[in-house]
Amino acid sequence: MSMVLTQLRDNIGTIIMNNPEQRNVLNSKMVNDMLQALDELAKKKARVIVLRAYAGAKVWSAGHDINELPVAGRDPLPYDDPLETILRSIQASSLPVIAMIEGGVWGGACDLALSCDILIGTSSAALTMTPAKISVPYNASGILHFIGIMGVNIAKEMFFSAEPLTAERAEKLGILNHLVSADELESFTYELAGSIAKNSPLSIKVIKEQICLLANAHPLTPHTFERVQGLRRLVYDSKDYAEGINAFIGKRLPVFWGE
Ligand code: YXS
Repeated sequence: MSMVLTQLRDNIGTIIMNNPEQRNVLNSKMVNDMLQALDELAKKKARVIVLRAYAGAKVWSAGHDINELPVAGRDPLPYDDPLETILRSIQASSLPVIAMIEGGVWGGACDLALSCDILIGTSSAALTMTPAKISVPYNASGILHFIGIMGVNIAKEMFFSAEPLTAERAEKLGILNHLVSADELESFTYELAGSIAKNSPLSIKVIKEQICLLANAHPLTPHTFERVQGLRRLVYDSKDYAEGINAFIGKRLPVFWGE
């Protein structure tokens, strides 16, 4: 059974993450179902996509499935990782994607929300970046994505503290496009989606790709790339990496040694 529900009305496609038991974790099944839904809605000529959780969700998505993180010694976020795949697909989609956020957003799900083109949330839409909580190094494309959207200082605070960035602060910082009340979230989102759906899809497609290309135009020398990879290996080869995952699975607080 699919972990997502899809709807199409007035050229507005909706993808509903629908796995309440596991708080919409972005495991391979959820991601495959999301990719399929994106593809189907594009084929059915949707003009804009709304990505949301099931109604009343306290958690929009709990992020990467920790049970699917590899054992120590292997890159936890390789290019073909399900989370990385859905991030690239949303960013590369020719359709504008609106993240309609009700409930907490955790770890890689923050990157998913930020990969959408417009973010609309309620006061429950806190964003919590968790790599340091489970000793994961994150990765270059993700870190650049955060820096590009919120600047270095806020990105550092999110990654270092693993504390929630409240929806109010996210809106003040321009990370959330709109902060609305829970009872107007749906109508506000679909009204904006409707105004987008009325505009030229070709022009929007071309402008979205230009913005993506220009925003991601970072010259990275081979030396810089290799240094980044070496730094990340220090973490995912570490005892702390295994401890972070085992602590989550064992439902206990991790004890980090810094090695
Ligand atoms: O014990 P059962 O089988 O009922 O399953 C529980 C949780 O284990 C499961 N679950 C998860 N399983 C795998 N990976 C997850 N990320 C994950 N999150 C939750 O869902 C069932 C219900 O969870 P429970 O009882 O904790 O729900 P709650 O409502 O009390 O609390 C909701 C959360 C989201 C506050 C809590 O589940 C939580 O703190 N989850 C972990 C959030 C997190 O750290 N996500 C980051 C994952 S790692 C990641 O995204 C990247 C690799 S990185 O870290 O680099 O950004």
